[in-house]
Amino acid sequence: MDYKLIDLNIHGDNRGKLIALESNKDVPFEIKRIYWIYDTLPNEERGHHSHPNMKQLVVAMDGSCEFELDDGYSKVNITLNRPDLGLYIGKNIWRVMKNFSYGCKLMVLASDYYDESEYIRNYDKFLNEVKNA
Ligand code: T46
Repeated sequence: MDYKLIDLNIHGDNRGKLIALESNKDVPFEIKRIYWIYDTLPNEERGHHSHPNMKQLVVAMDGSCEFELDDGYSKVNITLNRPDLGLYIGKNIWRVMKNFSYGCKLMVLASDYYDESEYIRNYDKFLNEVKNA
């Protein structure tokens, strides 16, 4: 499955910590968009879609949440709970985000501009896409 957890490089000193992310260096693609997700209640799920062309890197800036990733053949569950841990998600991966802690803040870096027509929001269509990829 095309995903990986990336330990982000921390620049720390006695004042605190700083993390910087650069395209094609710390993040394995050219960053075209940044968005963040916050105020999601613990009983809510997000996602339930895949992207045939887009790659993303997700960081839990505060709090925690769980990502269920599915490439059509197997599934993994990943907990994001540190601002120095990035979850890279490649193309054609169905994602479900759940178990948000109160106050969870997710920052997402994306390899492309927002385009709703690029989303696959139907699971059977996703499986079809994966088999024909
Ligand atoms: C993803 C996961 C991790 C925009 O107008 N522009 C944007 O750049 C985005 C990302 C969303 N939107 C609008 C579209 C919907 O009306 O914001 C609304 C909520 O989006 P969505 O239901 O797709 O949110 P999530 O949390 O289910 O999924 C998001 C990303 O959309 C998706 O690409 O991989 O986070």
